[in-house]
Amino acid sequence: MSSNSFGKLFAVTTFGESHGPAIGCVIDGCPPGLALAPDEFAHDLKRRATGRSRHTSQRHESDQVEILSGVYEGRTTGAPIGLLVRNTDAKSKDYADLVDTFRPGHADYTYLKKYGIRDPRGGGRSSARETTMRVAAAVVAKKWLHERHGIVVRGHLASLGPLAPRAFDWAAVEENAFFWPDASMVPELESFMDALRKSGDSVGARIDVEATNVPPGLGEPVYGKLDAELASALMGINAVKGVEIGAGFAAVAQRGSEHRDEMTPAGFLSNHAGGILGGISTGQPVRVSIALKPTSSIRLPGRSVNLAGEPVEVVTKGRHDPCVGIRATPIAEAMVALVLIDHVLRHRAQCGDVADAGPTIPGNVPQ
Ligand code: EPS
Repeated sequence: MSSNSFGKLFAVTTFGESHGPAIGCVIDGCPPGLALAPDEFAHDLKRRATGRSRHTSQRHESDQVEILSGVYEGRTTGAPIGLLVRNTDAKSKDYADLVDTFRPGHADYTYLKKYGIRDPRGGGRSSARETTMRVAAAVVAKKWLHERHGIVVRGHLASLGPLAPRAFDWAAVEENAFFWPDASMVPELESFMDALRKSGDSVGARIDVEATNVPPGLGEPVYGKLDAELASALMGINAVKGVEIGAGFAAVAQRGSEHRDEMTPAGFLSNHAGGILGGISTGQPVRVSIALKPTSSIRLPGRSVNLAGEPVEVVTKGRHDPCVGIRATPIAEAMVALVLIDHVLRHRAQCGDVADAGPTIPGNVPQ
């Protein structure tokens, strides 16, 4: 199985399966000298973890990160950083019925067709368990981006099935299990999810992510466009079916006079571009959104076929998320942070000695 690595200068390789002994990653190219301790991973891994509320999978993993290499006396050395998380709560018997059949909407079918063999336990490599290591690698990326450039990457749930926030407050986002920016709606979300879980079905979600204090100039304008690499990274998250940069698909109905982000010496007057023009960051907040599909592992019977090609009915057992989007905000943030650190390092490598040219238009002015 190839393509388990991501990034050019800050390169992350992940390994492991959902029900194997452990999952892990190697970060190659992390700048030396960054202070890094094992307990720094806990915050973001907890935000992503299963079992944080009754509305997500009830698998209870400790998600304890072991630093195996690349750190000496609490600082990164520039050597590959090896991170390991042991799997401690896999229940492979829940998957016994899936050995000979395929969950509709799941990767079970395509993995078998491609490799001729698959690990059905917890979905094996196709499981969202793998995203633990993306979030772990991004803890390192986020810290470096913030320390060296003041860059902050943060996200929130922007739709839960048919529900959308009626108010917006960043302060509310980390105060509820849904990463929801409208605190007054949390009881409504709870009842919606309780009814959904009882029904045995699932829903999709939308997540918005922004990165602030991104300097102008990141991105390579032909095949390494910043927006193209963000789209690829975000689309590579399990269950993601759509990515928008800035205005995204709303740009279709806009006029040029509205969409173009006019500039004044005091700053840009709007940010429909999502902070990226010609594949290069403008210095405005980078804004991206993802659409996640409804979880395919649901209790409602669905039609499928078995290995012999006969029609069967599939009912998924086990501990699944009725909405995978509920805990995907840190994963989306992670992919944005990993793309940004890679581009900061790539920009430094090629253009580190380029003299600043022309005016710098303030990016983070209030819109
Ligand atoms: C997942 C199915 C479930 C989730 C898992 C993702 O696995 P299991 O049936 O083994 O409990 O719990 O999520 C995690 C373990 C995690 O850490 O995110 C899937 O099919 O993607």
